[in-house]
Amino acid sequence: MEAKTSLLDNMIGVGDMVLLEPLTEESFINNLKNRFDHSEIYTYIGSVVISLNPYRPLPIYTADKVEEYRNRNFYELSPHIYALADEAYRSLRDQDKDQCILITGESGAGKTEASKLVMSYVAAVCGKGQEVNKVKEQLLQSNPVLEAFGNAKTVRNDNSSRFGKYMDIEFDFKGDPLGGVISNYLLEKSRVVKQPRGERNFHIFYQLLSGSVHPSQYTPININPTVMRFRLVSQNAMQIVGFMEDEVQSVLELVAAILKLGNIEFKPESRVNGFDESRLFTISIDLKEMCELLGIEQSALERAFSFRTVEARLDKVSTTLNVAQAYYARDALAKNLYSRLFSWLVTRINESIKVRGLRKKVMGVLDIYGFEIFEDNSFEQFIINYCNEKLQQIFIELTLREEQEEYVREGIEWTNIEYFNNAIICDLIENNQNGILAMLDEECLRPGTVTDETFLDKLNTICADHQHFESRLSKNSKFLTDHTLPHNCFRIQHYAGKVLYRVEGFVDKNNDLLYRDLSQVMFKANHSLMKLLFPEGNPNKVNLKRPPTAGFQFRASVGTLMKNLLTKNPNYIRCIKPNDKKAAHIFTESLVCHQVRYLGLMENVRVRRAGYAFRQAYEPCLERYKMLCKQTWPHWKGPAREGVEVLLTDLQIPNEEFSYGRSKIFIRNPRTLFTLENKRAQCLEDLATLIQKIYRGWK
Ligand code: AOV
Ligand code: MG
Repeated sequence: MEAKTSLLDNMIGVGDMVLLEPLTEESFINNLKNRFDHSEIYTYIGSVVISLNPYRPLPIYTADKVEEYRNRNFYELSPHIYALADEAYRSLRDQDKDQCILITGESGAGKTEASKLVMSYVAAVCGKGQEVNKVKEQLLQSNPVLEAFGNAKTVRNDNSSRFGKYMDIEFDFKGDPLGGVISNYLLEKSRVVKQPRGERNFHIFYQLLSGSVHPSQYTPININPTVMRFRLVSQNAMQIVGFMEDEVQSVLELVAAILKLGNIEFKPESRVNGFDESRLFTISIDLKEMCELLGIEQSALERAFSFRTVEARLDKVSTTLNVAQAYYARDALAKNLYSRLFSWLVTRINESIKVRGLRKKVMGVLDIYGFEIFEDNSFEQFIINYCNEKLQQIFIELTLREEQEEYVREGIEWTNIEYFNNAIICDLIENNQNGILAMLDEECLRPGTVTDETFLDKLNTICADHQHFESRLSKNSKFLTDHTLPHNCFRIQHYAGKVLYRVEGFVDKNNDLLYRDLSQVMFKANHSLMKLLFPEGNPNKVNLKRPPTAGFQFRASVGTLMKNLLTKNPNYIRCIKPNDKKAAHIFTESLVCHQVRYLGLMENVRVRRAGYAFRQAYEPCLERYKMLCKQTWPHWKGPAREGVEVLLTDLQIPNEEFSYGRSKIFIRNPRTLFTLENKRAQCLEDLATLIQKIYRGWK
């Protein structure tokens, strides 16, 4: 059998950027475009997969395709996300290495789709059997459930993930899936009460509305066919994942209650002597209906919307709320209800997919919200972009830096490649002492009047004023101040571009406070799920300590995630968005070029090329190819490194194709590897024929 080398033959453009000649930004983009125009959306940089969003269904994810890529070497067939999934799965199964799939790219670039493709590929090729199939179904169906509740239409993406997701899929020693664990990261809950123009609330609201309540009651709704498709999917999916019928019912009651809550309006109650805001008058039947849905005493909720009780150690002080504060409380309640419901869903799914056997290996799939620049960027974008900054950092650390360090370690000559290291931006945001998040926390916890403006003043003083200090220059040079800066804004030079953040709401969103009066009413609800969601409302367990801020929690969970990822073998999918119109067949060069730049893809190719496309430790290399040379076959007695030298000399492979490292052989060009593989395949075939002949001779 002849090993296929489709990476080189019959190929549109060049399948692996490492082989691009000459290598310039122009040729790089042209190659992507050429391939994209021929429906080849995947291209490699060594083992990294670049994926261009086709914005149309392609016939490349069929069962036949799965079979084609199954158990094949990464470079054997034309580039495909399945090749990466196969490689990751096989090293997990055969080499016992935990894997992680890191999917990055800006909003709408195709990360979520890519993560689902990886999951479905792995599900298709790993073990079969009734139990295993059930596990697979549950893992796969967790996606539509979480998408229904955690995704929404934005300007950038009709199905935009508004939360970060990391899923560990756990396998036994045979490579059969046992279950998994999902971690979720900060849901953009402000969307529940307010959506930017042209955007929508979370899908589930529309799914619910398209089924029952009249749509005009909440936000303007324009139900399109994709949303209709979600409707049945998410409910069925919940059942497959393992939700009981009454649980599904409870969840939908909560979603409906949030819709009702959003309709509640407040007016100051008129008194004899004019307006007195001490007692609020709510108009609308929604309050009543909401209370019925959740088993809440209506008068208790009305009271909680009218007064706020502040408890100190011994004292209880009650103040009245004005109309604005009542609306604020209403929205805080809606956001909290929804985000807690979302976290509960994740916990509940985790309970269903929890591993019950002995787990052996893990494959982590990371799908976060992509880098975002809107006209108006707030705390949410700040958090999302920080998360992307951290992932870029991992990519740089592992692919670029590690690669260079390996050459040094192996004693191989190396020319340094300059690349932009975004560690300084991460530091600007997360530094414990004077990072932006730390300053925000400090401001939130400070006694006295704290506003978004006082926070901004603090930022400007600390970040901007220190710019002239040598040691901090680089970091703070990413905090941009100039006279073009609009009022109430700060600007950060992110790896993916400059973003202007409006400071309004930062303090509030970071504090994320819910008046205790409200949580107590929620806890008292005659509704089992509600009780679970508001444990702090339990009057017997009053905790006067402030809960950690949203920023603090996020930073901590991202830190844990990064540590976790670093213990695994990374596989990268770099998603690129070809145009801003969500349209098929359009390749906007300037847009792609921008992404190629900030993703550091050119540096990535250069590092790969300056070096060597392949490397392998001497022992396995000799073991694999020793049959190709009389001196090394069947046994080589000396050191493996010398054996490899003898082998390669005998095969007359040009010297410049190799470098001998301390423990590994470095192969410059994939072609050389194909030559070796082809020779080996030929040799095996000859051997098989020979054995057959001998066998026939015996008969
Ligand atoms: P994202 O996850 O990167 O954005 P998605 O994976 O949701 O982006 O992709 C956006 C849309 O592009 C999908 O809904 C599909 O319509 C289309 N698409 C993406 N990949 C493919 C593919 N391989 N084949 C066909 N269509 C595709 V965000 O979550 O907004 O950061 O936050
Ligand atoms: Mg997504």
